[in-house]
Amino acid sequence: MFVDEANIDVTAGKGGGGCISWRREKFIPRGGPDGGDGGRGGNVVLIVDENTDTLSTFHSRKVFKAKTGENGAKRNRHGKDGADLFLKVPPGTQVKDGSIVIADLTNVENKEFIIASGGRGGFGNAHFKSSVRQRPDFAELGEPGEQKKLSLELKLVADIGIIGFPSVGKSSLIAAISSAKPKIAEYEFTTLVPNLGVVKVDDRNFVVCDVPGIIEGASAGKGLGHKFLKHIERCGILIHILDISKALEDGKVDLDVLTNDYKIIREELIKYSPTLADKKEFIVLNKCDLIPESEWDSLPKKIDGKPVFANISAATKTATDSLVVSMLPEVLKAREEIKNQAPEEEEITVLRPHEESNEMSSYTVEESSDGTINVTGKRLEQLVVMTDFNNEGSVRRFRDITERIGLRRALEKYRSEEHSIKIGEIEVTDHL
Ligand SMILES: Nc1nc2c(ncn2[C@@H]2O[C@H](COP(=O)(O)OP(=O)(O)OP(=O)(O)O)[C@@H](O)[C@H]2O)c(=O)[nH]1
Ligand SMILES: [Mg+2]
Repeated sequence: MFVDEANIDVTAGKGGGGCISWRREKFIPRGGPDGGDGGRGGNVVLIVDENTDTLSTFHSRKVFKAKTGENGAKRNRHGKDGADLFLKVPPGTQVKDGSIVIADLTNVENKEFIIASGGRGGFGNAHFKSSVRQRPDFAELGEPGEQKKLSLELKLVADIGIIGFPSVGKSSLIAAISSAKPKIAEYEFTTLVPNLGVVKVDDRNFVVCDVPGIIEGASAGKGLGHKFLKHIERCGILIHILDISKALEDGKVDLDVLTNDYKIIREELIKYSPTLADKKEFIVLNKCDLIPESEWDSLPKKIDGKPVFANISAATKTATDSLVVSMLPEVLKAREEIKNQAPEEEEITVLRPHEESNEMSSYTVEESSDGTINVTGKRLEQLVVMTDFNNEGSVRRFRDITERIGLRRALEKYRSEEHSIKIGEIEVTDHL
């Protein structure tokens, strides 16, 4: 099944908790603090895999969790980091968080992209020892891992897009030149989803993509419409197939019929996307086995200034090998051009959420309509989720910090029964 969209839930691993422990020394029953730090939680990482070309794995499974970090241990032992979870995606996958594209994994080999970061491991009590605090009796909890609902969208990355009216032989051509085994039939719109095929020439490969047939009015939604054209938006080259047998009149080829067909598709392309219409285009006259051989020599070498490969028959594989051999240098040239494209021509902007300051003292206080006081701030929220409020020492540290950054003072006026105070998601009214 061809899947080009998937929605997934990812949760990175929680950090391991810090440990509270005391050194055992001879004659000293309770020595200095030696509780180690927790390990980092695993990240959820997307990895581009050249051998994948669908998002179908995300169709059956949608929830992914990376491993939790291990807790710290006595004798200053760090907990092990949680293993990252790698999810393979095909090249050309775009990742969206809501409407924001957070990653565009096009034409990148083995590229890794962290989509959810693991939580930080909590510090053990050994970490908190200082000249003024000789016996810290608390440790931090592990930070929860990031949790996101993401949508993945695959725009197939093919070198060549094959276009044309229904039944001109697009799928037959892809079957003749590549490893793909698409459905081929007499009726129109046999192809309902794009087919990808890998073409091998010598030791090189390139990818061709056959999309459902386009008809006049496709841009207005006729036939299958033209939404499938998005799959060939990133191709360097188009092969436009014309059915030569349709132009046969009394044993002669009527060139006007061919050019007319050609123009109709061109107009639909231009309406859909001028960028797509601007791509280098080669014309293939298919089904030459259905016209008399005497006509072969009179077929045009160019239509609308575009090079024509005449005398092709996908069904009998006539001249398909030489077509493929001629396409390889064009494909390599097109790839080079795409690579060298100036960055401003990039169609997709990858937006990153505004990086919040990581300072503890950078926070905002807002009152909501129900009287709840919401305090937000990246580092402060992290502190709260990592504070063990059941432990007096932790609560003391929390108070010290909120005092130092002026938060307690800022909240002074809200200290009454009508207000509950939250930092991030956590209610802290009684801890301040
Ligand atoms: N005689 C002959 N028939 C062909 C040739 N190429 C394709 N056909 C036939 O034309 C019909 C349509 O072929 P497809 O390859 O399914 O055409 P398509 O362009 O993919 O069609 P849609 O997917 O419906 O848009 C089938 O019956 C094929 O067998 C050819 O070179 N010669
Ligand atoms: Mg087809």
